[in-house]
Amino acid sequence: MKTIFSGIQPSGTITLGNYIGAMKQFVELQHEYNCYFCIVDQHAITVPQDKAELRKNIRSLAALYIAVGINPDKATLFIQSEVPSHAQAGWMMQCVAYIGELERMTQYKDKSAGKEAVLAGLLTYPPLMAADILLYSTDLVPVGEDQKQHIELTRDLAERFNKKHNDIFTIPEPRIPTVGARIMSLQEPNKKMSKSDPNKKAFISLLDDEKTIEKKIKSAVTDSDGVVKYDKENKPGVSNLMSIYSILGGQSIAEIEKLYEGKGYGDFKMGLIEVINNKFNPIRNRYNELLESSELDDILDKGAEKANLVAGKMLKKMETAMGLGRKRK
Ligand code: ATP
Ligand code: LTN
Repeated sequence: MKTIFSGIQPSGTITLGNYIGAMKQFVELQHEYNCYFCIVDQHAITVPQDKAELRKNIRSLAALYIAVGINPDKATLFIQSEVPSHAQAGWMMQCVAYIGELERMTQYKDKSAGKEAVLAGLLTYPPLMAADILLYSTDLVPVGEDQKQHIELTRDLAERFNKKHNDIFTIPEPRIPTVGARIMSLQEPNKKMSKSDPNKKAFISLLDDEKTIEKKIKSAVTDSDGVVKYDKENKPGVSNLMSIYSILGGQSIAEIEKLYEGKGYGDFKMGLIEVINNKFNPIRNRYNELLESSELDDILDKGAEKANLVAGKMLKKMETAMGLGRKRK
């Protein structure tokens, strides 16, 4: 069985973009692969976080993983900071990466743009991500389009390490969905939907209630043309909403165009609201049950135990390959 690893930052509540670009794939893939899904809290602190909020988001993300359909008997779910090998291996990978290649990462450029004080961790984030992936001899990394560059860097670092030290790493491949790899902001449809967007109207969270979802979809930016037609170039707002409708509702773009032929955006948006609610209401109900129970802590404890075992073994191999520590008699 091949191995999958992926991570989501507990930097806010999971959005529709995260669900479509990442989580939905995870649920489908868990049946065919040996899966590790991680709550990457150490990545989240590369930008300032409110402590209480971060703790809340970590638990909330864990509950959401289960609520969307991750089966803890099939996949290993764990919190990054509970498996110290990640930070240790991350440091070693920092000593394999060059500053120049880190400065070229678009996520770094985007998140540091215009900021007066940029944390060093924001720059050295990709070697930690490489460590996350390489510790589990990962074959495939399911992510949204925005993470492709980080996976490419991970491959470069792994190849460099294998050549320079010892051939211990599996070279991972990205797995990017063919549709929905990049869900756009509801307010600025040329920008990706992001859970840390300060404008809350720009995203739909999996935990938004029905009223909020209705308001956000109604205020989503469209155009003055009034025709429900997919045209990413000229009608980015409507096209984005149609992609969401199609993926969540299971209807093709052509079917949606036909369904709303001769109707305006008002009808289309009401239809979309219903599609979103049908999908997210059961997830929210299961989420609320989980948050109240001790089941969640048991799942995370078990997940950390398994991850510590697997990652610890690779960490030892990395240390030996780099000549760290000493040989025990
Ligand atoms: P942040 O705003 O804190 O950077 P984010 O919303 O970009 O968060 P991440 O935790 O960085 O989310 O990403 C989790 C997963 O969701 C990744 O696989 C990422 O590629 C995917 N993803 C994020 N945003 C989108 C989007 N708009 N469309 C599709 N996939 C996305
Ligand atoms: N960088 C990713 C989160 C992340 C990740 C990973 C994804 C951290 N480590 C390992 C896949 C594999 C992001 O910002 N979405």
